[in-house]
Amino acid sequence: MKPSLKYLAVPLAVGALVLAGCGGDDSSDDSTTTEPATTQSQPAESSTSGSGQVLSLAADPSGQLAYDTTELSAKPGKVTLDFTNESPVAHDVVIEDSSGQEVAATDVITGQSTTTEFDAKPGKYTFYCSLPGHEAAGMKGTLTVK
Ligand SMILES: [Cu+2]
Repeated sequence: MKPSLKYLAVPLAVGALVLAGCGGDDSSDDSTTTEPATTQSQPAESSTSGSGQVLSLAADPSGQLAYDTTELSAKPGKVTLDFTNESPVAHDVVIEDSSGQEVAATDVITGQSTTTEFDAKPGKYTFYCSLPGHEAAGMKGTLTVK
């Protein structure tokens, strides 16, 4: 039964070559992609001037228990929330981080606008109206910071 070994050896060798060929054929891999590092030069935050972002949020002007959006987004840093309530129903905005910690809150206002600011960190925040029943009626949303 000696000869059979010889025939076995050939297919094995070919198989090894094919495998090696496949492995080294990944030519798309060595195009050393030097992606231009998207370094958006972030303006140095001066703590005094209003260099941060402004988010606008409004309550439904007709008096419905609703904000004009349920989703806000911002970049990390100082955020000023500009809240407008033209309706005759009093509202406010409270912002909480993902652990339920209040990070900002506006005054309760009617027929005017107000602002509050906070230091936004990457993550999810929620905002809602703290007046009784308003959040349950839909005055809430999420703020994504990234
Ligand atoms: Cu409200």
